[in-house]
Amino acid sequence: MSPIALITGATSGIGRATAEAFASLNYRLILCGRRKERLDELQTQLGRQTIVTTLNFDVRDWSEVDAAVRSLPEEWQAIDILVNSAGNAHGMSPIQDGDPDDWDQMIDGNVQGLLYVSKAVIPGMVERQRGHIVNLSSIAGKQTYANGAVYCASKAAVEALSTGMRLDLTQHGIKVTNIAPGAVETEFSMVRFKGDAERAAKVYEGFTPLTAADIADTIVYAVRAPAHVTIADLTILASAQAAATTIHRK
Ligand code: 8X3
Repeated sequence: MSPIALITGATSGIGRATAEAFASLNYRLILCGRRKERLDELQTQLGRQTIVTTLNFDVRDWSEVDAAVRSLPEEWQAIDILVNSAGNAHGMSPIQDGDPDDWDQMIDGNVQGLLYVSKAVIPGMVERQRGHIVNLSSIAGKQTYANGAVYCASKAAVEALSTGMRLDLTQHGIKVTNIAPGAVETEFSMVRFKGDAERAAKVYEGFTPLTAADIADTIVYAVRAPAHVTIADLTILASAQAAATTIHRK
C-alpha cells in the first residue's frame, strides 16, 4: 500500500504543492485546512490521481485538532508522513509597533499549531515505531531580520522543535526533517501585508523567487530518502538570494 500523508495548510502555498506532488506519487492523502470549500475543491482535483480524505479544522485549537485526528476512520489512522505546513506571517514592523493580535496569529499558528497536530499524530507513529515528520521552518528561523522579530522567533521555535523531536523520536524509528525556505512566491506576503498587493509584489521584484513546487520537490526528496538516510535540515534559497534579506535584484 502507498504511504498515508497528512498535510496541514494543504489548501495553499507549500502545503498545496506538496499535496499535488504526493498525489502524483499516489500517496494516500489526508488534506487539512480551515477553508472547507478549498479543501473540497482540492479533494476533487487530486482525487483523480489518488485516494484523498480531508479534515477541516484550525490548528490553533487543540480540541479541534484532537477531535479531527481521532475522527479518522481506521483505514486512515496509520499515518506515515506528517507535513506541518500550516503557518503564516502577520504584519511586519519594529517590535515597538507590533500588534499583539498579529503576534498571537504567528505564535499560535506557527508554534502551537505545529505542536498540537504533532501531538495528535506522534503517539500512533511511536506505537507503530515508524513515521516521518516534515516541519516547515524558514530561513527566518536561522537569521533574524529587522521588523520581523516575532515571525523569526516563531520559526526559530520550529527549528528547536524539529531538533527536539528528532532527539526524542529517533529511537522510535521516526525521522524528522526541517525545511527552511527562503523567498517563495505564494500568498505568504499578501497575508503578511494584509492584502496590500503592491507591498507584497515588491518582495519578489527584480529576481526569480522560489515557487511552492520547488519546495515540494525537496520535501519529496526528503521523504523518499532510503530508510537509513535522514534528511535532517535543508535550507533552500532563490538563486538570487544570499541570506534572508540579502537579495540580488536586477
Ligand atoms: C519566509 C521567508 O525570508 O520572507 O519564511 O522570512 S522570509
